[in-house]
Amino acid sequence: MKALEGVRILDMTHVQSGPTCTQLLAWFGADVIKVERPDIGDATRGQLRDIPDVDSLYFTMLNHNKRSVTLNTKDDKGKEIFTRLLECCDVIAENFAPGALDRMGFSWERIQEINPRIIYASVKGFGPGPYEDCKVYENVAQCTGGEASTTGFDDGPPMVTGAQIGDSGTGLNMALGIVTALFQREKTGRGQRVVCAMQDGVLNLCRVKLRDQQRLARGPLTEYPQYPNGKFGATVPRAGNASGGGQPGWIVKCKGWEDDPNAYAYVITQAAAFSALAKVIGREDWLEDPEWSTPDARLPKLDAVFHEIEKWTMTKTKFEVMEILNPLNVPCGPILSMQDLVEEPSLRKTGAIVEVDHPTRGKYLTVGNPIKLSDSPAEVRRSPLLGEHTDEVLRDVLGYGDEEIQQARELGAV
Ligand code: CAO
Repeated sequence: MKALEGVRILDMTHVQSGPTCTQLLAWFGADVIKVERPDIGDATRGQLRDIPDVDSLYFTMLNHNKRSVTLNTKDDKGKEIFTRLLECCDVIAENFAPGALDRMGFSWERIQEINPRIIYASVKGFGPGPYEDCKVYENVAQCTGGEASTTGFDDGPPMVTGAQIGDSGTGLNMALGIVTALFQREKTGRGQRVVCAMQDGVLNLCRVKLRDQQRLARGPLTEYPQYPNGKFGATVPRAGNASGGGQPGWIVKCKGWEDDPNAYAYVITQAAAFSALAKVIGREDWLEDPEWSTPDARLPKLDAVFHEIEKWTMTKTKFEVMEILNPLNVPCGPILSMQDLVEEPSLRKTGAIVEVDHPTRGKYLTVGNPIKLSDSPAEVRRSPLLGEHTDEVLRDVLGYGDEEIQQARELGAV
C-alpha cells in the first residue's frame, strides 16, 4: 500500500511549480488526474524539445505517475465534466495566472458548493499586495524573493541560481500544504484553501539573509568576504561563496581546474577540525602562532587562510580532497557536475536518479522521490501522453458510458 492511496487529485497544474507538487503526491500513491487543454496540453510538452514531436524532458520529468485527461474547461460540456470531477476528487491543485479558474466559472465559493470536502491548492507568484495579479516564472520569483540580490560576488551583478527554488521549491511547499489540509480534514470533515506564493517560498529559503539584514544594523557581518577591508551598505551584500553559517567556508581550486570548470571543492574551516586541516596542508606553524591559532585571529584574514588551503587542494583532485579531509572531520565537498552525478552509481542505487522508459522517447534519466518512506516506497512510472487516460477516467471515475464519451468528444469538450 502507498501512503496516499485512495486520495484523488484533480491536477490543473502546468509548467513546473504545480507539477512538482502533484508529481510528489503521485509518487506517494495519490491518483493524480492531470487535466490539459485538448490538442495543446501543458505547454512544457513542447518546450525545449530534444526529439521532434516527442514530449520534452521538461514535461516528462515533472509528470511521472499521473494520468492525463484532455478537457476544455471553458466549454459547457467541459464544465459539466469538470464539475463531476470536482465532486469526486479530494484535492484540486492549480498554478494558473491569478483569477484563471474564477474566469472559467470556478471560484472557491463555487468549488466549495460543489464539494465541501475538497482542498483547493494554488501556487501564485505573489501573495496579496501590489503584484498579486502578475504572472511569474522562476527567475522572477528568485529576483523578488531576495535570492538574486544576495547571490553572486560583491563586484558583480545580482545572480539567479540554477536550482529552481521558486518553482520546485514552492511546489514542495504546496505538497506539504495539501497533505496538512488532508490531515485536518480527517478531523473536521471540511476542505480548505491552500495558497503558496513563490515570492514567499523564495524568501523563506533566504531566511539567513533576513537574519543578516538585522545583524547588519548592529555592525559588519564578520564572516562575509567584505570584512574587514570592504564596505557594507544598508543592505545585505552578495557574499560570493561564503558559507552563511557560523563556520567559514569557500570554494577552492583543485587539480585540473585550468581545463575542468568543476575541478573545485568546498572546504569549511570548522574550528574543531582546524588543527588537522592546518597539518595536512603543511601549515602546522599556524597552530602555535597567535596570529592564526584562534578563529577570532583568523577571521579578518580568511582570504589568506583559503589561499593557503587552495595551494594544497590544487595538488589534489576534488575527489582526493574529499577522501583526505573527510576522515579528519573537515567538512568539505567536491563540486559535482551533472555528468558526475549521472555517473555516480550510489545515486542510481538509492533511486535519487532513475531510468524510465517512454513509448515515444525511449529510455531517459530523471530524479526520483527524494523523500523515502519505509512503508511507502516510490516507484517512478513514465509520464502520460496527452489525453492518454481521457476515456479511462470518464468511464471508471465518472461512470460515463461509451455514448456519452463519444458525445463529449464530438462537442470538442475532450
Ligand atoms: N481548458 C480551457 N482553458 C484552459 C485550460 C483548459 N483545460 N487550461 C488552461 N486554460 C486557460 C486558462 O484558463 C487561461 O485562460 P484565461 O487567460 O482566459 O484565464 C489560459 O489557458 C492560460 O493560462 P495562464 O494565463 O496560466 O498561462 P500563461 O502561459 O499565460 O502563463 C504562467 C503561465 C506560469 C506565467 C502563469 O500561469 C502564472 O503566473 N502562474 C502562477 C505562478 C506560477 O506557477 N509560475 C510558475 C510557472 S513554472 O516556471
